[in-house]
Amino acid sequence: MNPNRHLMTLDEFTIHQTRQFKHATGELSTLLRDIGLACKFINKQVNKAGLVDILGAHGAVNVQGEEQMKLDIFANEVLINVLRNSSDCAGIASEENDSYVAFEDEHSINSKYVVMFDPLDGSSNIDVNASIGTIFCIYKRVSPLGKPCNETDFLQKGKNIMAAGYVIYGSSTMMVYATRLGVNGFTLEPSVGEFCLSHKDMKCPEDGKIYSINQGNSSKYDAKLIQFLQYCMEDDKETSRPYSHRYIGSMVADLHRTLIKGGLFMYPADTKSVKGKLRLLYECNPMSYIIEMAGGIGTDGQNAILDIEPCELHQRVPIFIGSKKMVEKALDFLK
Ligand code: AHM
Ligand code: MG
Repeated sequence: MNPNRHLMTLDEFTIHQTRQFKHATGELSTLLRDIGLACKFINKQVNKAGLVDILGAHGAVNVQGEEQMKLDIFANEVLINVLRNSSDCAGIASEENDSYVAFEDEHSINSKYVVMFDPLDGSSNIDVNASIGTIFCIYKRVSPLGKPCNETDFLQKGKNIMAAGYVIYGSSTMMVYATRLGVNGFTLEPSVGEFCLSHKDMKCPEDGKIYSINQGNSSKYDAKLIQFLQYCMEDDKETSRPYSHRYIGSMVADLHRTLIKGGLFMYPADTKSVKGKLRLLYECNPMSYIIEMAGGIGTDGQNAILDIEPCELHQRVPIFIGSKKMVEKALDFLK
């Protein structure tokens, strides 16, 4: 390896950031490294997903005599196992589990942090080789140390998040994570198996030209939202309309594009899903934290997503998120 390399690994970067704080203990860096490790295992399996017909589908037994696992179940188990072994995690809550899991060993009950995640979001896209992702966020627990964590540690407002991020399994695999210090992106360098800093201090463009929504559900949308969608489709050179419509149906992929190119992603409530589809704790909070730390906005149409008081682990909320000016325009129509 070139000793004068300019590459900075995820580990090096988080340790460097930690040194800026006199009282920082490095526990957050350890957790980010552990989540990165779990995602490298997930990435390896996601890359093999196209071989499922050869290797055997969920429930089938492969040539080594091992049972094949559905990818989202595999991703969930890897994250739980890695975090259980981590020295700095008191417990987890996952989109795949009905309840939270408190780690009860001596070390974990004295750990300060809990982690929430959607292990493999957009998994209906696996069959067509489109990008999918892992979404996570880290909170400081509010329950006393020395005992297992409890539900109050997970039912915290998004604004209490200490760090949030996602890993996108796409044409390359990337981890993007945010803290109050900013948002940075790390691309997986497969030859050395390390996430390396590739997108420093990411900012969501203040305005954009792309809107993203499942427009096939229009017949179930509220009249104000329909008016806004008509606004997006109208001709107006001055405001670069009509906007382009892009919708992958994989939140991580749609929001990764929105973060880099600017735009507006929406998953509203409708007459069928009256509270929207996406989960507050595993999808909307972490993504809103990342976008807000990059200068954008995340709202449910009335309130900032990060200000919503959660009342249950699997709570759903409508979401409008992305470039500041585009979200504000949508709010002009919706409020
Ligand atoms: P999942 O957690 O079951 O994968 O569902 C979440 C996904 C998001 O990634 C995406 O934004 C949304 O569902 C797409 O839903 P729809 O197919 O209704 O447009
Ligand atoms: Mg999901």
